[in-house]
Amino acid sequence: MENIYHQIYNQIKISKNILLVTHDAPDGDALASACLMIELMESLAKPHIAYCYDEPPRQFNFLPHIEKIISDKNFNFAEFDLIIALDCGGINRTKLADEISGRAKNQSIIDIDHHPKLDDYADLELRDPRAAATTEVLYNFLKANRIKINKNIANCVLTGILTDTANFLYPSTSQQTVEIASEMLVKGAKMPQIMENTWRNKSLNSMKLWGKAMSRLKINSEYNFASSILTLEEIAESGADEEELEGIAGFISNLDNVKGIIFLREQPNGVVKGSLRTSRRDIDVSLLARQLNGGGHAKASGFKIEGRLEETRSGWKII
Ligand SMILES: [Mn+2]
Repeated sequence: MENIYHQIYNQIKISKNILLVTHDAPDGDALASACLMIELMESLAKPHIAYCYDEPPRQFNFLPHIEKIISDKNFNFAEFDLIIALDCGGINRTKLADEISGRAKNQSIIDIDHHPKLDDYADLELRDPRAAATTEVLYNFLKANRIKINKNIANCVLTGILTDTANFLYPSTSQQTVEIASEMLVKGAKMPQIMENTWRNKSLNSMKLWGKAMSRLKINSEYNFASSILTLEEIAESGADEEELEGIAGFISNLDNVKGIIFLREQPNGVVKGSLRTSRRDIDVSLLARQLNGGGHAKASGFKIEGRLEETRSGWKII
């Protein structure tokens, strides 16, 4: 059988109108993957649209083609003969679940991702949970098909890797990850620019908010698990936006001698968002996330629960 890399490339080549979709609340890897695919679509002169349910955060404005990603669903889904989902662990993260599951016979779905498999919705699936980022999976796809990696593609691949590994901090960073990153530098990727935009972008207020989350850290002695929270009021007061809040959980997970951490924060829609992190080899926090209808990776995962946070004598509770 033809290998999956070639099958996917052939499917792209024979398709006439392509919809690229990445997950809601997009992170660097999601957006870099979409931008990389836009670059490929343009080089193949393929009619396409790139869609993301939420607008890309401003900090990613440096990515090539980012301005072409739309968040308005002002397209006719029936007009696409190929849909490519990028970095979406499950169909729900595309925010096009109804359209995808009710698709016509002539519409194919390709899923390219590095999350553990949640559901089976694609006709062709390129999934590698060992890859540090979806852009690492895309790199393998490009190589297998001998597609030239130009400067734009190199910047996308490296952005996905740096943001999904917190600059090579997370254990998902493999020898291959570092080798790819190094090759991307040779091909013209600008590591300092990526880091300036994705990491050194915190405002004073958001730093103070991070401080609040740190100062509230507690360790549960029964489970040896650390926790912290931020309320909606605190987040609103600080003026920090959603993107500035990302990363707090990753930072807290630098705490030594615990099995893992949980970070809870209230969101404006009456939902509490939970982030789980661990740096221990023998712990898979995605099992807990999935129990709570969430998902993600063994070392970094999350969930959402309706409710709000209330302080009790023994800690915090979601009510
Ligand atoms: Mn990713």
